[in-house]
Amino acid sequence: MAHLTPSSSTSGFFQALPTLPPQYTWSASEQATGSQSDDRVLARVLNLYLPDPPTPQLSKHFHDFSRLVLHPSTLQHTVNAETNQPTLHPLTTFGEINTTDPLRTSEGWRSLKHIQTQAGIVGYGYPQYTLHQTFNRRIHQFATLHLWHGTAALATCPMAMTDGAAVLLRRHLDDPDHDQPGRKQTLTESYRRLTSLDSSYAWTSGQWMTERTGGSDVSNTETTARRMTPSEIQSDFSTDAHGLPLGPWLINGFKWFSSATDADMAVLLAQTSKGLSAFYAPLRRQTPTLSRSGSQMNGVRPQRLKSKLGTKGLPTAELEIKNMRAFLIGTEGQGVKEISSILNITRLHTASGGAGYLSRGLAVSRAYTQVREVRGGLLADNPQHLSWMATETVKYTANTNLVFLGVALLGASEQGDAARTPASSSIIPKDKNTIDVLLRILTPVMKAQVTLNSVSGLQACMESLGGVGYCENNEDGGVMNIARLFRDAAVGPIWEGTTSVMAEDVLRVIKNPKVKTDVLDQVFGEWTRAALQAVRSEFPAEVTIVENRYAALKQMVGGLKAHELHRRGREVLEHIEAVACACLLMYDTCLDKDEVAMAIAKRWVRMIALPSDTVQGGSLGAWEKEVELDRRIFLGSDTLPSTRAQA
Ligand code: UCC
Ligand code: FAD
Repeated sequence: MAHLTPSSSTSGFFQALPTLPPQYTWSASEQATGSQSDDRVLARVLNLYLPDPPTPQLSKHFHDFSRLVLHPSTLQHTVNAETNQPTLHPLTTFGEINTTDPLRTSEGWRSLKHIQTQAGIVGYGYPQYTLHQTFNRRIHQFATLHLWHGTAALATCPMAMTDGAAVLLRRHLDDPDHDQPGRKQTLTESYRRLTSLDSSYAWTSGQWMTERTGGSDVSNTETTARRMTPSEIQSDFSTDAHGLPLGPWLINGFKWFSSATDADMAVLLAQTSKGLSAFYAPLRRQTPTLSRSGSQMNGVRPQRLKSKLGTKGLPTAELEIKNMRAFLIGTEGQGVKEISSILNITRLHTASGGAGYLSRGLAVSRAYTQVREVRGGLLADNPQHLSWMATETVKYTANTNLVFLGVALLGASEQGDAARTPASSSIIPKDKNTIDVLLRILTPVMKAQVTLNSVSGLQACMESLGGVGYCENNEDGGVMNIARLFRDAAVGPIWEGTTSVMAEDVLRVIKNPKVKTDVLDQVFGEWTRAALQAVRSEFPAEVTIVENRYAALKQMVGGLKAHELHRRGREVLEHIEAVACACLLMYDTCLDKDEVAMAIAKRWVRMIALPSDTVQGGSLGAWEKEVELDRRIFLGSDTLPSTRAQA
């Protein structure tokens, strides 16, 4: 018997804590210290989309921020936000409705918000920081965000909506405002605040779409807006909390989910006589008789905070809206179209979150293999463990490349040639319209696929730590808490549109009856062919596999009727993900012929991009039978619920 001394609570074996290296290490110090970037994928992505070599300012920013996100003083805010959840205080001492400060968030939450504003999580995506004019600003912004996700405890959620709102407002800054006096001044100042790096001046925005009637289909929205009469406007001397004019619309209704309840403003949907319209509203307002600190809620009353699986620090609430003053954004009746400017940005952020959480999860898993022994050897030397986690890393690498392609396209659309690099020349189209359509196709794909893979990947990361992976480890700065990341990641496939809604959105673009051209082939197909051409000599067999997979997608999209295609929409997402990631991984590998990158690309192609029988176009005409079988498999019933109800 090797151990005759019994263990106790204070003696015996105690697992050494794994050490998490920073995700990014500046190459100058890499040479000096021998340490490398722990997240090799991020380092490669930066090489692809930023000037080579990156400017010292940029490298230093990523280097320093990688250390800040793991610093104990930062991590303590994460744990604080996670364990001190927001609270509602709906009534005053004497039972009146609390219109002043009904919501309280934790100190940790507020500190995380300060840190991310100063780190440029939104601001670096915008042109006012002149240092950043000569490269793709969005890569700078989203690489910072990628480093931040694992620590941010979803303080990134309001930032996503803030970024989206800034993009929307920017499009409307020069709209004539004769019928809405003060609008230009208000929107201009809001835009400045949304994109600021100064946390004492910066604002965050909410995005209110979902109602009890439905979040996917918002056509039954019950919140209404009406224009105030001139005498109503003249008799109301309120401004927003900063003295900016309030809008001439009054909004009433109820929103079922609002995550950025502690925001400064919101963009929301409401019905007018011309249909669903988009509105801008500040969250607070004041009358001349109240001091600035005495500002009140702008007709908004949080009714209840949601009790959620994850996103614990995020104050997601149900909101009653009574006479909220607002400005109309864009054309009345075109609210969905207007707010989709926000959606496309927040979906990119959501996909980025999926990659970012998994990056942290894999980092913890990697670190643990260096300290945990099984059967007398380190996990890091166990072939089965390695094979399993290498597969997860392949998926992470593929998906991170997909997210950053989206980010690079956004930057190229906004900045033109200033955002281009020689290294990425074959995968960033030159023409703005092509860039925009490609991004429009890929955004729902990455939102859907990256978030789904993130949940399964984090499940694997938890398992890779054994039982401790399933625990809420908030000790030691909470850096070992993969369970938190898993819970937070699980909302990714739901909010900002579910996976099925993303599938429908892709079809909205590639099967748009108003567009006569074959958008899928002319844009995504063309992009795929260009990328494959660049890698054909290095990957001849893999290129054929990917071409076949693309052909299966084309056959499906071209051959199936609309209702059949809708039913199989998730397969369309998988096809596009498989093809796009294969192209990106092979393309990136060809730049330096890195052996590991090459193995990852080949594995992705063999594992994911290989077409199987199930991806061939469905047998036409058998649709009803397939639906019936789906129903019987899932529901165990031969009849439609509606038929049973009638019987
Ligand atoms: O969940 C939410 C916030 C959570 C917090 C997020 C934080 C993320 C950060 C994470 C960090 C880690 S806010 C709620 C999100 N809700 C949704 O995403 C709604 C999901 N439902 C949809 O997306 C639906 O597809 C709808 C609502 C867009 C469908 O509405 P309609 O009215 O039926 O759509 P239509 O009629 O097809 O489209 C109306 C117009 C069309 O333009 P025109 O008239 O020119 O043909 C469409 O092409 O809107 C256009 N359109 C779009 N344009 C629709 N969707 C888009 C789009 N995505 N991009 C551009
Ligand atoms: P439903 O729309 O009722 O969907 C139910 C099911 O039907 C889903 O599986 C869906 O995929 C499926 N479905 C719907 N339409 C179709 C279709 N056409 N084809 C096939 N299947 C379909 N909303 C906001 O506006 N602002 C916020 O700040 C916000 N924050 C949130 C925070 C959290 C933590 C969560 C969980 C949600 C938040 N939401 C917010 C709401 C979120 O956007 C919605 O929950 C989401 O869009 C889905 O809407 P729903 O809940 O009404 O589900």
